[in-house]
Amino acid sequence: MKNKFYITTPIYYPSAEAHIGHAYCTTMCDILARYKRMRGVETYFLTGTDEHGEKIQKKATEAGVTPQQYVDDIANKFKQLWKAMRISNDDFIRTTEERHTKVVQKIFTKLFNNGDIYLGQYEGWYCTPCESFWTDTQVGEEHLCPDCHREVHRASEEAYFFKTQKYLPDLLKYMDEHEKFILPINRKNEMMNTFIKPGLSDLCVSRTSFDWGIQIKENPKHVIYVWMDALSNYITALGYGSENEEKFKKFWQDEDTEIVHVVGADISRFHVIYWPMFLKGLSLRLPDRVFVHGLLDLNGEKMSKSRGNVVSPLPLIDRYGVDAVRWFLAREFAFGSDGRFTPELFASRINVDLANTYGNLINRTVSMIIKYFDGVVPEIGELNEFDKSLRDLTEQTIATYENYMDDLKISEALTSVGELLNAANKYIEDSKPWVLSKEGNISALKNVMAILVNSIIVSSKLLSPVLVETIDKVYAQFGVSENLRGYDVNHTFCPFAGLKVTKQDPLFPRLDVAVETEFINSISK
Ligand code: ME8
Repeated sequence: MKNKFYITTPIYYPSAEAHIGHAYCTTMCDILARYKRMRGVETYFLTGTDEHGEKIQKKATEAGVTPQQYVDDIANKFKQLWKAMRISNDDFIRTTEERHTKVVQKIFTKLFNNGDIYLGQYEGWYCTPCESFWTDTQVGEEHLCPDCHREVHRASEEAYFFKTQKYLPDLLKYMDEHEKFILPINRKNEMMNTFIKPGLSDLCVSRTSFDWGIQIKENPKHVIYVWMDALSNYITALGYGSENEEKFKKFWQDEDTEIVHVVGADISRFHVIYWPMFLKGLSLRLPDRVFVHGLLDLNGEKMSKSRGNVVSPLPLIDRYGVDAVRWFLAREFAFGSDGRFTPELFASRINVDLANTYGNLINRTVSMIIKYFDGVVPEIGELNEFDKSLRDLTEQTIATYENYMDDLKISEALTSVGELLNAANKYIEDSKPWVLSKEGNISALKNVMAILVNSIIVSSKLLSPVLVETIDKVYAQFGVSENLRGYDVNHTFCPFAGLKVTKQDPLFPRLDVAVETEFINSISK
């Protein structure tokens, strides 16, 4: 594991307010950032908004405000949402900020002076909502945008182009030498077959038909076309090209930093093809990994504002609490695959994992410690086979979880903790504390309670990057002192004897699936 970690979300378009899809990606990055910090890795976590382009300009005109006013309002809403979701980003970059625009102009100049960019004429199929030009093959006979499936139109204009062929050999070499550059690994084939093998065109990097963008100094009627502007955020936010490059040197140029971009499948090609080429042109190092996550739909339909089927995370957080929403997103969908959001799945996931398995285990354990030991966690003694198997599983789960998380396999990591919690519930059934108590077998009873507390607290720590509010409630119930709250790298077994537990309200009340389905459907618009 490298000793520093730089993780980024895409910078989202503030053309409309964020929905559960944006929240999904940001939450996954937050979980990884919190996990790395928990492991003592120095971490920098960046998110932000991508504020230029024709679409934003049009939206602002429709709304009767300036583009700047338009993006100010929505960027603020993004920030508020991330606060409500307890996102722990270290910075929030907006591409209209001077720290970004000035440097993007320098980046353009540098690439232009390198001979990487030339002035030409662009002709192609243009999709306005996606701000992308497409080729004949990509739009097919129907002339539909391959991304959003809306109609595209022919467009032609003077434009600057980035020479992709110049850096293609470098990119292919990098991909070959770094098999985990594109994750999940199968996404690499998709990139090769869809974009690289059919022949990569040069990339259009300027536009003249609108002016809401970063002006090109050398030719002011051009603005920099969105992707060169947007992708640069990952380095401008760190101060690249500014008077103070300290953060940039630390979190980008230093090979001891693991750089991870997390992006949706819709924008992976920009990150795995063009971004590394720009970086090569700037003589900068390339990211270690681009993790491509899947897209979520709602009840089987693509989420879209115009169809009125978008779920906003805020009403979910208000009703179920931030941890329930974070848990659902992280656990329900295999990170890297597409997923379907349905209200029923949401309510059942909370019930099964949080109310029944996790909440119930805590509740039962606390009640038994109060009943049998006046609320004081007992000392551990000689272990029997049941005790040993739960102890061993707890140890193994820590290792499995860490391996998965280091490989960005969040849902698998959480599943392994879920298995430990299930085993702990089963351990109660198998060891039958009520019988041990009746028989007066106090030493065995003490072991059961101590091992349960150990498994609960270890599991809670492993889940704490996801369940950001619950962990403190668990600590409070078990009276966990400050010195025992950190991530124990030595995994000391059962250091919790003497803690005083107290009964509290259930962490996650059971939900009525039918009622909650109606509620969630009512807030989807
Ligand atoms: O593409 N399911 O911004 P964007 C899961 N500004 N994730 C989703 C999603 C869904 N249904 N919908 C969106 C842009 N996302 C550019 C990015 S980066 C230099 C510039 C997430 O607002 C997912 O991560 O359209 C996707 O890649 C991203 O939002 C696109 O956000």
